[in-house]
Amino acid sequence: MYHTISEFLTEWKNESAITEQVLNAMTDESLQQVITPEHRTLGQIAWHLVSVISSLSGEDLHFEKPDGEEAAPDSVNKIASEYKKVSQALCHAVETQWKDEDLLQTQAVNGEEWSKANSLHLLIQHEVHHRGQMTVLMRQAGLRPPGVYGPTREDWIDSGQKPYI
Ligand code: NI
Repeated sequence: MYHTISEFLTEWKNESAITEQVLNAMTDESLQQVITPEHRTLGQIAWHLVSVISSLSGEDLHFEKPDGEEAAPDSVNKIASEYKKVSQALCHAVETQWKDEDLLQTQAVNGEEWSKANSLHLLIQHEVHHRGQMTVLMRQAGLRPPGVYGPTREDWIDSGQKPYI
């Protein structure tokens, strides 16, 4: 759990940089990739990350978010650039509008009391969760996802090592 704003910012900057790498490895065609027709497409999951960050902008924290676009854009460039913008706006807002002691303040979220520190932590966990889904869909679309917390199979091969099975 975060005790200081700077602990959050450090982790957010690392994690959002990885998310940007994942987003930028997608292609426009791959945005339509689905596990089954009932599930969200890769593009919808990617856009969901932008929407969830945007949803933190409200009474308690104000920052600029993409205007009124509910449906996932069909362009990787658009999704990736909006992600970068909203992620930087979130960082700036938290840095300038919240103080370390505010992290202990609670607010009602889905009928439970969550501290701001907890909300920020869950924001990152939520992003990690969906990023995992995205890299699988990217594989199914024939793409090479970047190594997230470690090398991919291709990274092993490129470095002259035998990939683990
Ligand atoms: Ni979600």
